[in-house]
Amino acid sequence: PKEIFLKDYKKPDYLFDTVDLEFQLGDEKTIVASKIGVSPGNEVGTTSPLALHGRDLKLLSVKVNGTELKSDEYTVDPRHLTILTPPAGVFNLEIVTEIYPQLNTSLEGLYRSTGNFCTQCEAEGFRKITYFQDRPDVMAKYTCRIEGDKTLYPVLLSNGNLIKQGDLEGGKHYALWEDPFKKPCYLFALVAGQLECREDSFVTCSGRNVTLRIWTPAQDLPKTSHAMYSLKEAMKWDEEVFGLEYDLHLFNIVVVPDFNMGAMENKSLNVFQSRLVLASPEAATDGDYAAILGVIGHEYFHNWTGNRVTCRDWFQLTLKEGLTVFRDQEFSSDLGCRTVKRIADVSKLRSYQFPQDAGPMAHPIRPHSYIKMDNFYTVTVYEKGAEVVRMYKTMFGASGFRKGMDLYFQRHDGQAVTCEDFYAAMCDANNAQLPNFLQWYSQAGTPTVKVSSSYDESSKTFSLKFSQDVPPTPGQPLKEPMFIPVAIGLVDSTGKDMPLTTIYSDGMLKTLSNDGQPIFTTVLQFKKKEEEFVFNNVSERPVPSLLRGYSAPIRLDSDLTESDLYFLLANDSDEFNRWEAGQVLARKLMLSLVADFQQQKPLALNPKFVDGLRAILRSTSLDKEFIAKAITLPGLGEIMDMMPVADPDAVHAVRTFIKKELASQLKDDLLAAVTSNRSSEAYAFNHDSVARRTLKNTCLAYLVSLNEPDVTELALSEYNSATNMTEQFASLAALSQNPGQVRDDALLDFYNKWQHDYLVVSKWFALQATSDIPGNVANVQKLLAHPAFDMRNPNKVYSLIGGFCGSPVSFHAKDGSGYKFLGEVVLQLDKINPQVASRMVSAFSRWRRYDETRQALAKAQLEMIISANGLSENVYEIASKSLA
Ligand code: B3K
Ligand code: ZN
Repeated sequence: PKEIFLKDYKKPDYLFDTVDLEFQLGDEKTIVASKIGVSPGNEVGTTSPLALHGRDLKLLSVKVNGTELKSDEYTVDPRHLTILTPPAGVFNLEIVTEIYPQLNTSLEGLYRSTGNFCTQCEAEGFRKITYFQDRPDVMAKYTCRIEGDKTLYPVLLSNGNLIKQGDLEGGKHYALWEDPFKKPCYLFALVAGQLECREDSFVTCSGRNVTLRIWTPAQDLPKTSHAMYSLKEAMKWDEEVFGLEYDLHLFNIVVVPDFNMGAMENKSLNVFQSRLVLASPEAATDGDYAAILGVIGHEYFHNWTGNRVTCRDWFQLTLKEGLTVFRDQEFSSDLGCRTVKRIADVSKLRSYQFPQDAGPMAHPIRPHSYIKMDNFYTVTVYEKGAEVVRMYKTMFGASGFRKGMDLYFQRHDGQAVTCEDFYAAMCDANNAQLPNFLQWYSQAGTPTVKVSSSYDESSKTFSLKFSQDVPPTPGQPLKEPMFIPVAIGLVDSTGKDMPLTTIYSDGMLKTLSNDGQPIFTTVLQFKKKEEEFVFNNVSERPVPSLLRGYSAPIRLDSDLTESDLYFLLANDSDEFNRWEAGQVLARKLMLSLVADFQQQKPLALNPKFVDGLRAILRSTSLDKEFIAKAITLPGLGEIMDMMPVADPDAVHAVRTFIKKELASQLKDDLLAAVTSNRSSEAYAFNHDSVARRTLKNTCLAYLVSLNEPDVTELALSEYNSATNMTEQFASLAALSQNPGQVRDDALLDFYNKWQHDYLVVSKWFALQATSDIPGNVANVQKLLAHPAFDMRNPNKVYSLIGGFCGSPVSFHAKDGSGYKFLGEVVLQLDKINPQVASRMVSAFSRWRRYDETRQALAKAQLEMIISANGLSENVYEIASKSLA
């Protein structure tokens, strides 16, 4: 397999200005005819060969300026069609290929999902449709004519505007689409089949009327109302917050059950996997509703950040993804609760991105190389990328960030650009320089920042000494200091924020409150290996509230004492940092109990911790969802990540111990929270109702962990009386913590109720897959043979196999049975769908973190995988890098 490097980027020799596609859809084969207007890619012109990408294509003919090429005028290999001596200047290229979408299980290119035709071209799937320069800096105007049987494929969709449609002989019909905007081929889409739509409309800020359509099989139409609501909210939000208006008269969303990713932002024809569109109160949880809102927003926001301004090459992926994730996070924050959303995003970063950044697959948000681009649609590119974008906003404020965005669009609309272009727009719009900031794009690894503080009574100064350390990562043994914005406040002994007036840094005295207004949070620009900041006029020793709102994606190691942390948990005006103080305490507690457990000492819970959580649980002023988050312990992965040798059994035992101990000591408060947060109102997805349900469900799970008859009864009655999936599923999940008849009966009952709904059945798979009950590997093995399971459907694979690998206890079973299970599944999957297989094999990548026995067992599976015949490049890349 060939590795591709960012440093080797070259502009294309040939440009494609227009692309006219014609599809003849058929059950046996589909014929694709493309007509491309080609022009030279540089001033001088060129006569070098024109190499086009292609995979799994049967070439029927190739013409240049209307003349069929002779066999010695071009070459074909399994990956390319090369025109050996193209004419100088502008010319027409016509290519006809034959493809077999019904056999395409990779779900990349043109494929069938439940009978309908559908495409997925990002990153490099267009080359499975026709020979093309499949790279994002080749941007063209497209037309697309689709022809097919009218009964089988009544709906024919592509990008842009519908220009013509009509009937043809033999029961066929056609549609002609034209997209007025230049686009790279990864944004091309085609959908054909039996679909119905929910239609609505949106009037943009300049008065343009936009027709909105969400397409699904007829029976699912009632489940599209939340998605339609989300789309309209997103359109409005982007106008209000960024001044960005939709640019066509039609916006389509199509729902397909079989899809590799969550969704795809094809110009005016977004394609979504069902889970991220379809929802009803009975069958979808609050979590599903929130995910739909976020992802509908995300794909819509791509219309500007991704489509109008796209990436020069795939290394720049974070330019569109980091930015668009940041935008969807802000959108969800504005529609819900900012602190709670921030907590959820930071938890995700810590649970998934930190481990990636500390393992063999660690890469900067802009990777330097790849074998398969599909392997770099990662939490690092997306979520850490979003944190990097957030730092600009932290530095420049909302209005400075907006200025930067405006300049970015003013400069680059219609272009394919780089991360430096975004950085330059941000800095230029704010007349600023951010030294060492670009390091975030090129250095991998989570920086650790150490902070120590001291207060000088006589001079009334408070000093913070910072040092930073970016750990070595594959290929990057040595690191440079990074620019780290640290938002900070000082809390006085009564719990109030102190006004911040002046500060010494870089040997200079700076006034903080420039317009005479006191300020309570300031952002320190920490950009060297070591730096000291001294606050003046500090009347008493404060407790510093560091990294407010999590202002940079780092690990913070401060000298705050336990009592400082309890103080912040109770008092910090920055709610995020109240939560964070609780998490730091919980992490310390868990790590110390893990040590006790490993030394076979009896476990005991610090009463101060129980008191701290009790106070939070009893608070009547705090947001209920915040309370739920604040009483939730850090996950197993987060703790294992902090240990020299990860010990899943010990961490699980400790977490279970603390959970039960809290449940028992806080039982009355937890019971009260369950009862007082019941509601007989009809389901609504708004922050207050979601918060109420979240708190109730969190408390119920604590209680049921006790496995006592009264709480089991309570959960059963909650389960039976639930009128929405959020509460029904939460009580089922609570009950399924404890092995036994009650659990088995509840799981069976739930399946019988919901077997007609494959999305709910996927949840049922996931719940069992992620269970930590003893002997769960065998259960999951059995579920693999369940009639409702299907290896070809990514959503089911992610639920069952992904769920299993993501839950440490069974996957890391000491006898290696979990590893063996995954090893076999990966090989099977790889034959069907390499992208999905490679996502699954990633679960092995951190095998070196475990004890020697586990290491040997996991390594053996990786070696078995890598030596398999016909392995995909996707799986090869992950497996080989994991073993390196
Ligand atoms: N851009 C798509 C991801 C496509 C992944 C291809 N392997 C979804 C998104 O981030 O919006
Ligand atoms: Zn995206």
